[in-house]
Amino acid sequence: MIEQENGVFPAVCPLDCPDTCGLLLHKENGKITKVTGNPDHPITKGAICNKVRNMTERVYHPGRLQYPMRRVGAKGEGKFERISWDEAIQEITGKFKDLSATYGPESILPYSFYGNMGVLGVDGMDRRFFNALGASMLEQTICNAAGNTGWKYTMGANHGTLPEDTEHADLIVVWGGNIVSTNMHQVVLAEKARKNGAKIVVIDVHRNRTAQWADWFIPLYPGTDSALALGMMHVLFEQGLTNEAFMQKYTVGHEALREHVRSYTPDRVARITGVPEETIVELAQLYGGAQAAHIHIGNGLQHHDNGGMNVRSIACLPAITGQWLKHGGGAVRTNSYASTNGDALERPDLRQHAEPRVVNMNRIGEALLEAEQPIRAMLVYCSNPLVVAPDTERVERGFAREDLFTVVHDLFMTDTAKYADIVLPATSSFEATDLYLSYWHQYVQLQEPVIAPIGESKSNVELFSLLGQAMGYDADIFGEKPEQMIENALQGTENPYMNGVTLDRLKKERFVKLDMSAHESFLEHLPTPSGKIELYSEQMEQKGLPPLPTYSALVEGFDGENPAGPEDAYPLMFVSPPNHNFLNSSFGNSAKHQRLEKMPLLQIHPEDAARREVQDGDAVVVWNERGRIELTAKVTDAMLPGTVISQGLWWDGEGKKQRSNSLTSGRLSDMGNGATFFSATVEVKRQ
Ligand SMILES: Nc1nc2c(c(=O)[nH]1)N[C@H]1C(S)=C(S)[C@@H](COP(=O)(O)OP(=O)(O)OC[C@H]3O[C@@H](n4cnc5c(=O)[nH]c(N)nc54)[C@H](O)[C@@H]3O)O[C@H]1N2
Ligand SMILES: Nc1nc2c(c(=O)[nH]1)N[C@H]1C(S)=C(S)[C@@H](COP(=O)(O)OP(=O)(O)OC[C@H]3O[C@@H](n4cnc5c(=O)[nH]c(N)nc54)[C@H](O)[C@@H]3O)O[C@H]1N2
Ligand code: SF4
Ligand SMILES: [Mo]
Repeated sequence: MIEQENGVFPAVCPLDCPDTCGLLLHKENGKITKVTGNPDHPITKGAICNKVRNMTERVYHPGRLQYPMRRVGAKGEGKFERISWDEAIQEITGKFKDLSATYGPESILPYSFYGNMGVLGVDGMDRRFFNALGASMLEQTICNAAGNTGWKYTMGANHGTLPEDTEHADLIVVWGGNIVSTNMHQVVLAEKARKNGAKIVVIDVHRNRTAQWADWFIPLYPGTDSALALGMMHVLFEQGLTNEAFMQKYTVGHEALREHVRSYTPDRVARITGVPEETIVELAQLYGGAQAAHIHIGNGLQHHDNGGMNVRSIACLPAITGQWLKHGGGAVRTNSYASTNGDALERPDLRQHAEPRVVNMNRIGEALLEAEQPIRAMLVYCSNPLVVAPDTERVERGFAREDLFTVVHDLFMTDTAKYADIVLPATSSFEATDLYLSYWHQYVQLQEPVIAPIGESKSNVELFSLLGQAMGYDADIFGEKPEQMIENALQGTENPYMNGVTLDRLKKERFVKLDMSAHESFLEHLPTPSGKIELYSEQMEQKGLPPLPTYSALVEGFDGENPAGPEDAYPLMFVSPPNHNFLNSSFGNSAKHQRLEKMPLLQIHPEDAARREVQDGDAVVVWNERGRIELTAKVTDAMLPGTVISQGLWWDGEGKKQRSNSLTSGRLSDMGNGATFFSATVEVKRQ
C-alpha cells in the first residue's frame, strides 16, 4: 500500500476510544488527503468523529518530529540538536547499561499508556524490552482501574451488554459518560432504540453534550453516584420491583442487600446527592418498570476517591431486577472479550527477578521526587504525563531533576518531551503494522502501513527492537517482525472468544468477529468466587472493603450532607473531563482542533460566580494547594452550585498555565489503585 501513490486503503482508528472505527484513507500522489469511515465496518458503519476526519492535520502537522534530538538547553526549555538514530540508540543503551550496573535495572522506569492502541507497540515489543532489562514496572491505572475492580468484584469479568443489543432497550441510562463525545456509535444505537420508543436518561455532574441530547437529565453532586444507586435499590426492593427468581438463581447476598439498603431512604439520598426525593423515586420506578433497561457506565464517576464503589453499586441494579435476561437489558462498563497471548507478546519469562518494583503512574511526581530507591532514567512513550497525570506541578518538578535521564518517543514536542534528554520521532499509526482490539465491540482489526514513515520516525516496535538488539539481547526475540508477532499473539490465548481470529482472515476480511458462542450462557459461569453475581462480596470483605455496596463521602470534596463551610479554603468541586475535539491530550497542539474548542473554559454556576463577582467571559484564576491555572469563565447553570467544570486536557498556552491537572491529586481510589482526577476542590477569583 505504501508504494501505491493513489487509492483508498483500509485503516483502523488507533485512538483510545471504545468505538475503534474502521477507516478509509484516501491517497493522492502518495499523500493521505482525506480520512473517512469504512462503511463496511459492522458497528461503526462509515461514521467517524470530527477529530479523526481531521486526522491529516495530525499526520502532516508541521510540528511532527522528524529525527532524533539531544537536549542542549535547560530541561523544559525545548532546545534540542539533531542527532542520528545510531547516536541516540548508543547513548540510551549506554546510559541504561551504566545505570543497571551501578544502581540496578530497577532504577529505570518505562512510562506509557495508550496514545496508540496497537497491541504490538504498547503491550508487545516494549514489554519485552523492559522485561529483558529488568526495569521497574508501571502500574497503569490512570484510566479505568477503579471501575474495573468494582465491576469485577460484582460480575467477575469485564463482560457487559453487546453494543448491537442496546438498540433493543426501552430505557437507556447513561451514567457518568459523555457518549456524544466519547462513544458516538453508542449514540447511534441509542437513537435507534429511541425511534422505537426508548427513553434516554443521563446522570451527570453537568449538562454535557450527552445530557442535552437525552430525554431526561439528572444532575448530582460529584462522587455521590453510589448513594443514588443505593437509593434506587431501596425503592426497587420496597415497591416489589425486583426479580426474586433471578436473584435466587444468579446472585449471592440479595437478602443482606435488601436489609442493607433500608437505610438509604429517598430523603437521605436526596440530601447526599442533591437529586430531589421525587426524582429518585421516579427514576427507580422507571428503571424497575422498564422492559429492557441498559445502563452505560462511563468513566466520569470512577475518577473519584470512591470510584470503585460507584461502579459496583450501579452494577447491582441489573442484577436485582433480572435485566441481564432481557434482550437489550444489562449494563456495560467496558467489554474485554478480546485478548491476546500476553506471554508470547510480552515475554515475561525474560525477566530475571520475578517481582520488580512497581510504580503507580498516578503518583509519578511523588515517585520521581521521593522514591527511596531513586528513579534515575525514564522512557516515556504513548503518553504525555506532564498534561495527563495528576498533580502536574510535582510531576514537572520530578521531570526537571538534573540527575534524571529522560527519553521521550512521540510524534510531537509535547510538554513532556520538552523535559527529555533524548527525543525520538514516532510514526503515526498509518505508517506501521499493528493489531487493534476494541474494548466495546467485538471486531478485531489490522493496520498495515499506508504511507512511509514521516522523516526518520520509527514505530514503537522498531524502537524497542533496536534498543533490544543494541543491548545485546536475543536477536530472534528482538528481531521478530510485526506479522509474526501478530500470529503468535493470536495463538494459544486460551480465550474462547478468540477462536478463529487469524492474521490471514484479518488481511482478507478486515473486520473479524470474535467467537461469541461462550457469551450465550455467560451468567452460568461468571468468574467470581461463587460463580454468581456477588451483591455481597467476601473477597471485598477480606480486603477490608465493605462487602455490600456502601456510600462513602469523598476524601477531598463535598456532598449535600457535608457541604463546604466558611472554614473551607477550597469550597468548589473541580471536575475536568475530556472535551469533544481532543483525545486526552492528543490534538491539543492542532490549531484546527483548538479552534473548534475555542479556549479552555471554567464553567461556573451563577450563584458561585456572583459571590466572587465573576462575569461571563472574565479571566479567572483557579487554584488550590497543589497549583493554579488561568481559564475563562463561562457562567452557566449546567451544574449544581458548588461544582465547577473545565473540559479538555489543554497543553500550556503561550505563557499561560492552563493544564487542569495542576489542580488534581495523585491520591488513589478506593479500589484498583485508580486515578481520582475528579475528586479535587478549588477556589476561583477574577484575575
Ligand atoms: N472526544 C473524546 N473522546 C474520548 C476521550 C477524549 O479525551 N475526548 N477520551 C477517551 C478515554 S481514554 C476515555 S477513558 C473515555 C472517557 O469517556 P467517558 O466514559 O464519557 O468519561 P468522561 O468523559 O471522563 O466523563 C464522563 C462524564 O462524567 C461526568 N462526571 C464526573 N464526575 C462524575 C460523578 O461523580 N458522577 C457522574 N454521574 N458523572 C460524573 C463528567 O462531567 C463527564 O460529563 O473517552 C474516550 N473518548
Ligand atoms: N484531568 C484529567 N486528566 C486525565 C483525564 C481526565 O479526564 N481528566 N483522563 C485520563 C484518562 S481516562 C486517560 S486514558 C489518560 C490518557 O493519557 P495518555 O494515554 O497519555 O493520552 P494522550 O494525552 O493522548 O497521550 C498520548 C501520547 O502518545 C503519543 N502517541 C500517539 N501514537 C504514538 C505511537 O505510536 N508511539 C508513541 N511513542 N507515541 C504515540 C501522542 O502523540 C500523545 O502525545 O489521561 C488521563 N488524564
Ligand atoms: S476517535 Fe473514536 S469515534 Fe473517532 S474515529 Fe476514532 S474510534 Fe471512531
Ligand atoms: Mo481513558
